[in-house]
Amino acid sequence: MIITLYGIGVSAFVAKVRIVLDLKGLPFEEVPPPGGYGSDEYRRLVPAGSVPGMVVDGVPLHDSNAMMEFLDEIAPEPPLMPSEPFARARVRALLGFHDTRVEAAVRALFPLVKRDWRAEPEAVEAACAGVEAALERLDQLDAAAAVLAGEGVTLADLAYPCTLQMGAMLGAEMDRPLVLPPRIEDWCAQVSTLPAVARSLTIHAEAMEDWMAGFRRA
Ligand SMILES: N[C@@H](CCC(=O)N[C@@H](CS)C(=O)NCC(=O)O)C(=O)O
Repeated sequence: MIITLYGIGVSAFVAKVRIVLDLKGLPFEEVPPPGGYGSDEYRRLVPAGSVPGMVVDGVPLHDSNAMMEFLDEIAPEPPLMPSEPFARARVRALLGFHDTRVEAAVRALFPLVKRDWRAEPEAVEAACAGVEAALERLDQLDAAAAVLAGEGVTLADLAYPCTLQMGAMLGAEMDRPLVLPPRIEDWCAQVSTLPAVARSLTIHAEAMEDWMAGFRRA
């Protein structure tokens, strides 16, 4: 099987898929989308035009959650989805919560870092508080309980570490460190010890640092 992952280092969505590929021990090549994401050149390979994109034996795939589940199906070891239907639904709900709530809240910090954020302290506070509110809700969903109770790592656990790192780095960049619920912090620290997660955290941190440095003002 020949797998190509199209990605960029700052994308937490790309990290989700890379982590699963690494955890499964699947050989793959990771390259940036030719012409950039959304370009006609890239759309000829991955019609959705978004990253991550993946081509498996010539077949294009898009959407990080679809790719994660696909990889779990073609390479069953180690299993990253529970077998019990309620538990599977819970994993999918946490994946959705990541994409629509947590990543979306963190993404709102990006335009501020690009602008003169020092001139907009209220906007910085509102955006950072938005991330913290999303993480409070995540805590109420009992997200940490699965790993901390020893149920084993699932796709849901793997979705969060790079996004939380992204929030932490963007908050620190704007002198507004994020405060995480303690259980979420512990959960993230525990998942981050997996070598596959640690590798993507390093790739992601280096890419974020380069990206933020491009907008720093004297
Ligand atoms: N739901 C998609 C979202 C991915 C996404 O938003 N990727 C961004 C970059 S981080 C992107 O490609 N944006 C351009 C586009 O969607 O055309 C997934 O999970 O893969």
